[in-house]
Amino acid sequence: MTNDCLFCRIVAGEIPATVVHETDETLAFRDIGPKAPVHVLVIPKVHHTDVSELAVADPGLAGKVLAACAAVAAGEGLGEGGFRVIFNSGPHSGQEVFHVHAHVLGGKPLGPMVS
Ligand code: IU
Repeated sequence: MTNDCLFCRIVAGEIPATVVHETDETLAFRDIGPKAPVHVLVIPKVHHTDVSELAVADPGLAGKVLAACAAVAAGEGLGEGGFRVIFNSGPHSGQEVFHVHAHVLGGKPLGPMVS
């Protein structure tokens, strides 16, 4: 837990979020600014800055985050239409919250990836 991290504070219950999936080590909640009909953020409960740092520090946990993404997609009914998982990492990606999070997006045809 870092006191200045928004997502650590969501894990701690200090900031409300609409939780859609939870395990001992991961939490998934709806993005407050959805970019698709389904837009859920999946995070590890412990603080890691971005996917690169997580993958080196705890690859097992990185796998659990991906498994949680798949569980969220299934729970949100995205099995047939499919879905997209995005990890923004670093300045060119536009990452704004520096607690690693996967965006799980779906519920409509998403179009091509960004240029
Ligand atoms: P990014 O990958 O760091 O750019 O994504 C951060 C996301 O966190 C972004 O889509 C915001 O809408 C979202 N978010 C949120 O869900 N709840 C919040 O309180 C804040 C940001 I601040």
